[in-house]
Amino acid sequence: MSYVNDILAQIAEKNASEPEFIQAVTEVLESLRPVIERNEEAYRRDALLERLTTPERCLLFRVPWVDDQGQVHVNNGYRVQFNSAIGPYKGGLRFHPSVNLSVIKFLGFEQTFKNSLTGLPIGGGKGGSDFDPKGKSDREIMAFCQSFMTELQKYIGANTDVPAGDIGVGAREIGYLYGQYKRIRDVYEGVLTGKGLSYGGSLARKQATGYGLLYFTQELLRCNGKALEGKILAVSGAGNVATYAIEKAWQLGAKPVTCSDSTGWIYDPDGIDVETLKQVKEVKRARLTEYAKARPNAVYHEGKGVWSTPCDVALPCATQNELHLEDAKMLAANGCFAVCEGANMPTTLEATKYLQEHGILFCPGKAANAGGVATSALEMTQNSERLSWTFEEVDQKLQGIMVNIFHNVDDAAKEYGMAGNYVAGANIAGFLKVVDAMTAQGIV
Ligand code: NDP
Ligand code: 2IT
Repeated sequence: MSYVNDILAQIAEKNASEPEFIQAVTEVLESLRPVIERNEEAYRRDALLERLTTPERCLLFRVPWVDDQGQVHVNNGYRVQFNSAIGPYKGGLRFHPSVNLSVIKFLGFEQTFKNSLTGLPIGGGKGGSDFDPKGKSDREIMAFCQSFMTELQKYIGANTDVPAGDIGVGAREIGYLYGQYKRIRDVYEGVLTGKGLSYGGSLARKQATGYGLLYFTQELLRCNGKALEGKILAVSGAGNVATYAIEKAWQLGAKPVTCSDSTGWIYDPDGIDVETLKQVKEVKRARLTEYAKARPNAVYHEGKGVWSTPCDVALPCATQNELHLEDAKMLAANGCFAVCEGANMPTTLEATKYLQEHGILFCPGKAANAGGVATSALEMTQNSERLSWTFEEVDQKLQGIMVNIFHNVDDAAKEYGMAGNYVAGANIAGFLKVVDAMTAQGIV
């Protein structure tokens, strides 16, 4: 059997209860076949794929906290330090009831390749908890964050592991986490990114993932003889990534007409109004039904269905496996010609295959959403320098990084005879740098 087949069989057997992790590894290894076949003997001898798919360290810890009624709750806390070949572990923290080891391992694995693609010196990691922030008071959020950090602080540091936000972890949570880290460790250092501007945060980090996604999409379209200007966009999600993707889409002349949350989705024929969306989600932390109340022409639909909207470009920005085969068929039938992932692994393997086989430009999250972590790395640089750059400086660097990632991905796909296959291009380009660093550092 080929080395890739051996490893895929091993992964499926050893991690049988981790479907998301198996899915992420399958996507990467399947598209790396041509690279691995060229070096099969050396990679096998060095157990390269075994080492690449086994996290350096998985931490699982208890997080006890007290609610406003005096009741004690216990959640699971996770930090998976996946790969430090090219820099300190870097990646977000997710607070959502669906979090388990499979989800954190898939995210940490993806993050390793994404971080490599940014061209910046950051390794891959991810963490979080099955804690549900919805409906909790500020005091409860603070109590949870403090308890979570009391344990996590043992394993992180500005030169070891630098967490950030992800689903359910935004500016408020990062603030509470940072305060507790500083209190226990007594050092003022850039141990988290996505910090507030008054205590070491970077301008443009909040916007970076969404803005970066649009810079990437613009370059993708330009290089395929199309323009973003005038195009209709279907966006899912209504959080950090979706909001700033929608904001930048307008700025670049496109019209985003949808957004969604965990309960339903909005179609707004006038285009999604960014200020109303921010008011509903960032300020009130309410449901999208509030958006519909504020915008008379907007229609709210309960449940799933955002991909049934006719559009030119689709940007899934909510969560994993939110775009299924039936959705891919609807998008194609409705004339959608590009799908760029703002979320991590939002498209199932079957849907990805369908889109690629039907000539739709498909860009995976590890390339298209890398602007967030890239700007986190810029925040780390500013913290080390004890300086703050202007919004324009950071935004310019972000644009350069996203255009660069697109071309590295495009070139890698072409070099291996798979022009236009951006999944393969991203995996190959991300992989080669990590493997080079791992090989140089010996068997560790
Ligand atoms: P947020 O928590 O800010 O927003 C998440 C959005 O997705 C919310 O609107 C939420 O709905 C919705 N959502 C979450 N889970 C589900 C679910 N199971 N079903 C339906 N809708 C859901 O997170 P982010 O915007 O930061 O993250 C979105 C995606 O982007 C994730 O995949 C994340 O990993 C990825 N990402 C984030 C980066 C960042 O810098 N923040 C960087 C790169 C990728 P509701 O409002 O109801 O909670
Ligand atoms: O998935 C991601 O890249 C993030 N959630 C951002 C990670 C980071 O360290 O900024």
